[in-house]
Amino acid sequence: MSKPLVIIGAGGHASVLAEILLTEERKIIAVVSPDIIADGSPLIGMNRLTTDEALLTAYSPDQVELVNGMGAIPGNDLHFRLFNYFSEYGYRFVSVISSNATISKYAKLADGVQIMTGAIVQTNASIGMNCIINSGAIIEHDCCIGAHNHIAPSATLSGGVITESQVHVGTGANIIQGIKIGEQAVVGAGCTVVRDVPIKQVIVPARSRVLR
Ligand code: JB3
Repeated sequence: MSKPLVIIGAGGHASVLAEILLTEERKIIAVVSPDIIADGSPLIGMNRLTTDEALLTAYSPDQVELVNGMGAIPGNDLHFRLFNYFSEYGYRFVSVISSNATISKYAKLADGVQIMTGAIVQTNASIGMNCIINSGAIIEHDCCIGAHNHIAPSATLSGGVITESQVHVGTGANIIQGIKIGEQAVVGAGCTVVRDVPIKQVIVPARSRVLR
């Protein structure tokens, strides 16, 4: 039988995850969030622990499983750090997969992945641990997505794209087939990527020009 869940974070990303989990009738017994829960969140009314240390004393790894509710945005590595922090104490992070995502039966998903509404993961693609494949993103056939990536809403990765660990692909970016994106690189929202991106490089789209 599945264990009750504790969500790390209680902001926008955690709320979207909670909605998926509550639809599946999973039991969420607490959130860990220094900030109060915003009005309109499905997490309203839940037991809130205000520090990460409080979770260690409130629930053991035998009692609960965790959900990584921290979004992953450039300049904030809490999604990565808190996954490692709690994993080292023996907690397990569950995967959250929207029933409205389309996932090939030949795709390989590591532990703790999050595949949000409308995302598509095609044949023989692999998704590394603790990745977020956000709403409407497309991971085409044979892509290999490294651990702790965030592929933001509506980004499209064509066939055989390889990303290393902790890559961020911004909203609506497009990456053509066979491209490699290095560790901790950031592909800015709206970029069209036709060449490999080295480790830690940050790329942004060219600005629109006024023609007349
Ligand atoms: O773009 C999309 C679709 N989603 C974004 C997502 C990927 O990233 C979203 O728009 C946001 O930009 C971001 O979502 P997130 O991480 O939910 O951000 P926010 O809504 O600001 O909520 C942050 C939550 O993390 C709050 O509940 C904070 O209290 C909590 N928090 C901050 N520091 C922490 C810590 N929680 C824990 N457990 N530990 C901390 O150190």
